[in-house]
Amino acid sequence: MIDISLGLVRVTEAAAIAASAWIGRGDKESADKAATQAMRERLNQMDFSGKVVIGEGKKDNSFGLYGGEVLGKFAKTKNVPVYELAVDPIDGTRPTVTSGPEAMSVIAVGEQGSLFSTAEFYMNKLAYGPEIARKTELHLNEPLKQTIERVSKATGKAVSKIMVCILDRPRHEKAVAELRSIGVRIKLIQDCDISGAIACCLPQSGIDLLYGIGGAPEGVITACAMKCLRGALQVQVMTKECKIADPKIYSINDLVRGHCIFSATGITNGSLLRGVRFTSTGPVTYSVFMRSESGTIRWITAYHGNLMPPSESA
Ligand code: VTB
Repeated sequence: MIDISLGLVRVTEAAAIAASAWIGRGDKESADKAATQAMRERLNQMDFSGKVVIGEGKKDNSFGLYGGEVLGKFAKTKNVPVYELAVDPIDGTRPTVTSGPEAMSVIAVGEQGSLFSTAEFYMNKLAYGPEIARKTELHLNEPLKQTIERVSKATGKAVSKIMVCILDRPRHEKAVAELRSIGVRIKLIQDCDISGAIACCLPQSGIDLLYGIGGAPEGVITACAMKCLRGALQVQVMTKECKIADPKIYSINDLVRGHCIFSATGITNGSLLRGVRFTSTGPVTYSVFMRSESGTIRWITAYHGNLMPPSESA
């Protein structure tokens, strides 16, 4: 893949900075518009051609970066590779405008023809980290009790020490009751299941599994992140009414074929990234940038001014 790495970090940084102007201000539309525009502007400054295959819009009634939009300086140039983009200018519009946790700006890029896309609304997801993946394979359609037993065996942790992350939604009432009766610990999140899945790959997070129904676009973006992190993900495509739309269980290589790259920048503070901070010399951003080919994970702190603020200089 061409090296557009730093360019992509600049894309999520710009979107996160734009979104951060709307933190706590209660205006989802303006936050989303600002982040989407910033993301589009930055993408259009890059020396490449990229087609949005997973975009904004459908679920959030958003402003552009819809599926089909082609961006980049070479958008109109013939015979250049067209990369596929999965974008989420703000994952967590609600926590952005209510100053809640975990909001971040995200993009994933794959080669031509590599990213799965669906017009459906949701995916049921099961994500876990490389440590568990090396020892066992979990199955989305297996009873939760069995899944948890496998995790307990793979990690050597008692069931009561296992932590499952799940979106706090009425549709998960049954699953949460089941998890409680099994006896695991549960991290109920309000939004942002992309970072919930990534957390499964980071030992310091304490999270072993992400389970449950979340957005379909987020599912494909999560697959890109998990591919870079050598984690595992299984999904099943669901309708808006949470009915099974397609019985097939997809895994990472079905959702993203070939190599991909992933960048995320924090908008508000979260378990993965700190949010945008303003200093006397300009905004400071915290990003993670990952490549599936090498498995490199870069944590990037950027000072967007002329100078580091005096208090933070070495
Ligand atoms: C999740 C969550 C996202 O959408 O995918 C969720 O990770 C699923 O949709 O941050 P519902 O809100 O309808 O449950 C988000 O909250 C983003 O919209």
